[in-house]
Amino acid sequence: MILTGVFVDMLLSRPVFSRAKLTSSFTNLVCGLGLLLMSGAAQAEYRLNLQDPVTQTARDIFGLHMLIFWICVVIFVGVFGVMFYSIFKHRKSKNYEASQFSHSTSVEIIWTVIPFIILVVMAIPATQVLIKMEDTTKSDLTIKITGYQWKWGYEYLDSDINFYSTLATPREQIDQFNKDTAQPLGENYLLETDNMLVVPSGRKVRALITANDVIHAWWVPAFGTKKDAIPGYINELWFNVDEGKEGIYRGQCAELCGKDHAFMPIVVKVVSGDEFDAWVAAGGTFDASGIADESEIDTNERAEASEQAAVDSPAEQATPVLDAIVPAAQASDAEWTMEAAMAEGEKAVTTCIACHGQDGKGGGGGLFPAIADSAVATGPVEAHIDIVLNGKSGTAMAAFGSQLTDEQIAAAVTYQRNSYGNDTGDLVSPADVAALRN
Ligand code: HEC
Ligand SMILES: [Cu+2]
Repeated sequence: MILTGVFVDMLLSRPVFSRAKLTSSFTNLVCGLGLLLMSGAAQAEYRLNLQDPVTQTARDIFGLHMLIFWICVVIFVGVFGVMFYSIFKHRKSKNYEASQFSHSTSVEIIWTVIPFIILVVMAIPATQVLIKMEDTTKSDLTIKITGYQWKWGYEYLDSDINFYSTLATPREQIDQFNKDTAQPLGENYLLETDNMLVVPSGRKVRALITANDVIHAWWVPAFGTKKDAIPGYINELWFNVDEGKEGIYRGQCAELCGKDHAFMPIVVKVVSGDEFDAWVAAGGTFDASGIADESEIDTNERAEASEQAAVDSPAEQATPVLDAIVPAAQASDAEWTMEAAMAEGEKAVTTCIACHGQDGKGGGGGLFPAIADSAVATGPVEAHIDIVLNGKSGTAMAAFGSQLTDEQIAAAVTYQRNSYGNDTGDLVSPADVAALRN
């Protein structure tokens, strides 16, 4: 009963739990301690139950969840109530004499029929919601979502906007094992990206979901959507965010198996229909479309970029927002100096160091080879470009040809050939990369 009391209290006090509330009652304290143990002390706000829904689907799911939860509570109380009552009432010290019957047809019918009815009662609304969730017809726009190791690619099929969305949490926050470089965790630690998916409220957005390499899963809890992204297959989902619920919503790759799914978050910026149209008309940039660019996606890189922009053109407004949407114009070979390539390369290899290590010494207990002194990174340039462009099938080395521009690949290769103690002196140009694309 105490347990049940705790449960009920947890539910009634939803959405609950700021730290200050922890001491407000004994039961809250108990729950709070449990949560503290589970989540570590990093999060500022605890919550129980699902995120606040912002789509009809998510509300339906929330409703189902609560309905079934309460059914479970009633069954729990009923079954344990009878059990504890029976144990207590018929205890040995009362010299209660047990009856000796072994079959009771009527009891057996009752305990078959009642659960059956309960299951049907739960199945009917659940099926209704499932059918609604699968209905992707009459959508207002379609976005293709592709999972990559370890980022998301978004293509707006009704316009030619497309971009990648990569984790923006700085490596120094993640690699806490190095005490010297460790930083305090940001507010949206591991839930922040360089580019956000932008969608309109009040419109039905259909998403086609697939993957390029391994299975991923696109999950935004507040939308009530979660779907596997499977290479070679296209899954569909849809969501229609309520008008008035504009804002930023965060989700994650919910795939369990694999190395870095925890490092490919999803950030969705919901704007009004008009703002969305302006954003599309501006080719997917915020500043040109007049939508406030919330600095939530403020990353080190962004900060650097704006500093740089401010230096380049102090009078102009810095415009680094969604630069990946419109791939930077390819630098002509004249500007492609060793310095520029190395600076660009240091940024480009952030994707690579997850496996090959910040220090280029490899990782995964030998699974990911070192770049330092590697035969490929110090041998012929063509082979180096080739493995980055086309990957190596059957290994975790993915083909980056479709994810990175010629310039980024040239920069990454140049960087690898001249860092970590490698000193080939080779400057690889975007044209070299373009020549090897097929
Ligand atoms: C998911 C892990 C992963 C990521 C991310 C990754 N690699 Fe690799 N890389 C590998 C593995 C595994 C191999 C070994 C392949 C083999 O068996 O030959 C490899 C091999 C290489 C080699 C050849 C090294 C040698 O001596 O054999 C180079 C060069 C290389 N990767 C460059 C890159 C670059 C550049 C990036 C980023 C754009 C990158 N890798 C990102 C896993 C990764
Ligand atoms: Cu994933």
